[in-house]
Amino acid sequence: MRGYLSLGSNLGDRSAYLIHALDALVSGGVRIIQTSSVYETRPVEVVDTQRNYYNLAVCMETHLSPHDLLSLCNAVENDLERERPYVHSPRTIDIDIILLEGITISTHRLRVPHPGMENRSFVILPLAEIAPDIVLPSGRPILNVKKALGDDEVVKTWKLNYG
Ligand code: PH2
Ligand code: MG
Ligand code: MG
Repeated sequence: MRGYLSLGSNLGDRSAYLIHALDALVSGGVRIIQTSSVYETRPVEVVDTQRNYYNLAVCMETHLSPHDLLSLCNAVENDLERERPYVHSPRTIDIDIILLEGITISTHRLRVPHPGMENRSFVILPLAEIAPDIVLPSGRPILNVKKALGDDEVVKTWKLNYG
């Protein structure tokens, strides 16, 4: 199964948490096919003052089932000292399953495609960099959605030193 993950960090050494998360995903049975640049983005949908996020998108392949992949993502978050004092609290690492090719899931634990993805430039911009040809669940080409969202929340981007 092939798919796309979105990672974000806005606590501590954000670059180090991204790299550690990628390493831990690989150790858990995820093959990383491609990573986007790192996007430093202003926090959105949060009610308090938070640091900027470092966000990136990953194209990956795994033999894990979708729910086992989710368990792995949550285990990696927990291993990297993720705490959840309130919704959208600052985090060392957040790993979200965005798309899984040919798969739709809607359970209490897991919804794929990720329901909020098309409104979030911090998900769409990195994803469009590594998957410019995909059509999103709404039927819109990702490049159209990217254009509509704009890049106001992006502070800067740079290449990730990984792999
Ligand atoms: N994640 C959120 C809420 N807000 N803002 C940015 N810029 N990046 C994120 O990854 C992010 C966010 C909840 O998961
Ligand atoms: Mg998230
Ligand atoms: Mg999450």
